[in-house]
Amino acid sequence: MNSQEAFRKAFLKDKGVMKMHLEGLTLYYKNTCPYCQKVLGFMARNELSLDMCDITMPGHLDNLLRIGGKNQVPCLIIDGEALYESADIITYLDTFV
Ligand SMILES: N[C@@H](CCC(=O)N[C@@H](CS)C(=O)NCC(=O)O)C(=O)O
Repeated sequence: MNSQEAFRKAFLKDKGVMKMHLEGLTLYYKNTCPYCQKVLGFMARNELSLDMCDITMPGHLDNLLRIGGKNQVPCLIIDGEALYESADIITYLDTFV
């Protein structure tokens, strides 16, 4: 990011009009899961957004099992690869902050 982009991002974030959308990432989650809430809280505090799949909705749990082999949430899909474990997901997302 050059300095002009950094300034624009900081300005828009300050105005509360921008969330950074991370392309190529999908978070599988469910609202009742405390580990998912930890990840969602980190995303909210840092104004990160990404594609989300609630595993209580039809089809999403099957997709998670197919991609990652486990039905555990949270799970972050990074270019088709599954990353389980909330702490590891947060460490990964932190690289975008
Ligand atoms: N150590 C994991 C724990 C995740 C976890 O236990 N998630 C629960 C929901 S709260 C789950 O998906 N359980 C189903 C399973 O493990 O098969 C993390 O921090 O992400």
